[in-house]
Amino acid sequence: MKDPVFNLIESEKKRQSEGLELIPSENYVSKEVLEAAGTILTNKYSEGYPSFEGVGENGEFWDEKRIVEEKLKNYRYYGGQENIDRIERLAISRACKLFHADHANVQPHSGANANEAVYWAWCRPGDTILAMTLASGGHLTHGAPVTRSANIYNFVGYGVDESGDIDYDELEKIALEEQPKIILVGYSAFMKIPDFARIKKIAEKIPDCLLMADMAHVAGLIAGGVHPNPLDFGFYVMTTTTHKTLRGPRGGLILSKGNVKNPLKKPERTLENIPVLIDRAVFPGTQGGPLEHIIAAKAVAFGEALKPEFKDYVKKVVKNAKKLALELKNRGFILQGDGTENHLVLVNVKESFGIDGKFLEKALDCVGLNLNANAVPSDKGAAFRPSGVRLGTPAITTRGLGEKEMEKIAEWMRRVVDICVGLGDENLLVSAEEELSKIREEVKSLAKKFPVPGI
Ligand code: DSN
Repeated sequence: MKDPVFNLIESEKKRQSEGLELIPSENYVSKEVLEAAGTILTNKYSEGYPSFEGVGENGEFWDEKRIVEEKLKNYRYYGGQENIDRIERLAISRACKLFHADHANVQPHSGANANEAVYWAWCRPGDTILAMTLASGGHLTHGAPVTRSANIYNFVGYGVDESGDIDYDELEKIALEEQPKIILVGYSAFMKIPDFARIKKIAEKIPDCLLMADMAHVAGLIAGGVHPNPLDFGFYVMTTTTHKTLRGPRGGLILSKGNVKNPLKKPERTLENIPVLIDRAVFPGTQGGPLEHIIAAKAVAFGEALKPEFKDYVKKVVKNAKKLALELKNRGFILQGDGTENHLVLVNVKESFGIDGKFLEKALDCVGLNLNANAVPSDKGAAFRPSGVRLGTPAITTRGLGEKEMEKIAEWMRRVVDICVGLGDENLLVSAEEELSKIREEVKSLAKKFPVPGI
């Protein structure tokens, strides 16, 4: 008998098919990405790195003779790497091409690991890192006190102004005062396009400062050309996850400038040595064996993102997000920043309707619309009771939903809000089951017209 875990996987397939995913950090991978992730590559240990010789874009230079040469040159701690080396090299070369980078490390298991490795590559305990605060839209790994890195490094935070944009004057003032070793630009709940050129100018005034971007949310938009690329503006390092707008498997990625790549050479802490500093900080610094089945799936996803269709996809992601924001505004939702310039919308539910974000998240779960409760800047709500919700369009755009459907989603959300306001207490949601199930059926019938890839 098959393990019962497979029944649960079937239930999850049903949930994904019958509902609509509005969490802005989620997406649906293609059948090929899924296929690569579920392969026998999971059987292999390959601690270390492939050689850093060039490789054809499709691995085409790798004839038998070349394989022997490369095997002699790789930096692995286990034998049997001829296929793994080629797969990892392919992932690296595609990632570099996609993001205009000199070097890529495709091994981080997650975005958090990627960030941690960069901090470890450039800083020592007690060094100062300047990053956006969690409350303003930064990520947990950008210095939230509950994290390990916050206990190792001295994080100082910058925030956003009333318009929801980065407060650049404040950023500059703090940077000059604190002389950080890293200035980090990146966010999980921010809907403007950062002024990378301005931040570069600020960083130039600080000796020995590494300019780093965590572009996890918008990496797909960058790859598809609808968002500026920090590496084109003098940033030296960019981290990302691979599963958000980039639409790959769950994992992390570090991209950088710099051409010194031999991981066996003990490096000086210089910008030119960044690739080798990062490689050594990932392995053996903070991780052991890489997940080569996931690296293969990353390579497939990067290949997809290099295709012209991906540019169309990300354009639609942004178009849908702007339309969704407009339709929500028309229905009384107050939006952080008054709208969006990317894939993400942050609603101040408390200010709009007097209920908190968690109540609305739970109520929307009941109708098959999944998003997440989220703090808004200067939130007075507790961590589990924030005032806002965060939603976005990467996943639903993959399924093919367009502007017409954004209007429907906004309308369903307003109907659910009205139910919540009428009840006044989320524990009473069961008593509204009849009304909620009507909306759930409408969501389901629309969702079924837009199949999830791979299901
Ligand atoms: N947890 C992710 C998000 O939802 O934004 C960030 O890594």
